[in-house]
Amino acid sequence: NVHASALAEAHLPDEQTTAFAREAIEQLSQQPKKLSPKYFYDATGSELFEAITRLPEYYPTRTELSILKERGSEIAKIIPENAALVEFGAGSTTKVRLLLNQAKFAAYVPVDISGDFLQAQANGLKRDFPSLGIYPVAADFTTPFELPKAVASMPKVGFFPGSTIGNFEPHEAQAFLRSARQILGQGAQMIIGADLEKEERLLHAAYNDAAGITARFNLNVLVRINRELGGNFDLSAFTHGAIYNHDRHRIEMHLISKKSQTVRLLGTSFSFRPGESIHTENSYKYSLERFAALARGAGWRVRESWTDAAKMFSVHALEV
Ligand code: AVJ
Repeated sequence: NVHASALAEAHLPDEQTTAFAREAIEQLSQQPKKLSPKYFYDATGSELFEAITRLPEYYPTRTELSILKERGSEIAKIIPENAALVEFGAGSTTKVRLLLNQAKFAAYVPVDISGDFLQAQANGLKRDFPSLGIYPVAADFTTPFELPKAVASMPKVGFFPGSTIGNFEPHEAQAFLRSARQILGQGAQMIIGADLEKEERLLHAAYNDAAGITARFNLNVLVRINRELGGNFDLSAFTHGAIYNHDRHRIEMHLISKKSQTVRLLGTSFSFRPGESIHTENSYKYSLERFAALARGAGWRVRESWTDAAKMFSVHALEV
């Protein structure tokens, strides 16, 4: 079995690597070729993303933080006392700390596929919020999961910051919101960040930064394929490109082949034409109206929406 022996040579034939291998081969076999954005985030990719959030051109992170800070007391006002805060995906704790400082939560439930990340996060928060019950759930938050019994009787507040919802196709975003409503149950609320549609020049700059960090972030998926799956992508033969697709309201990230070339991965050959792309990410941008329609379609009502003065980013409070 060619695939199995090639994987063994890569020294990482664990379950996650096998899933990565299967999906990478399947997605690179599609026309147009693609790779899922979830594969950006190994240790290097997570560091590169952190670096992106500090770029002058990349407004989303700092704008969302400023909204959460400035509107903190308004957000706290609509949150019931002693609720459980359920965060979908566990990144840095900066944003959740803002909410925990503003409102009196009884419990925090970070949900993430990576157990290591969850533990590190829980330890740090426990020190600063000693009376907070922390109940990490290791799960893929895009599929149904059970909340810990300890929070069963508490009001639930979902938290999905960072415009991560923008990575989903609109129908997937709606399915996620519907699933979140079911998981959180009766009387739930949700605080969710969504990037706003804006002048193309600003979007283009945010995803094609002058320092080239986004390019390294994008190319990192090929670095991972080479290292973890034994691929032979020539990194110098692909360039990063991000374009705004007006009709579909989304930034698209691509890795574009500079020349005619063939790449081998686990016994399979993938041929590239000059200029042929691997579509690596969509980042959907919503107007306030289109986001509200999306939420309504998933059984939520928008209770309030906050933006910064320049209308770069939005934070929505949803209720069932
Ligand atoms: C983490 C999905 C919100 O879409 O802006 C940043 C990822 N991609 N630069 C985004 C990303 C390129 C980011 N999200």
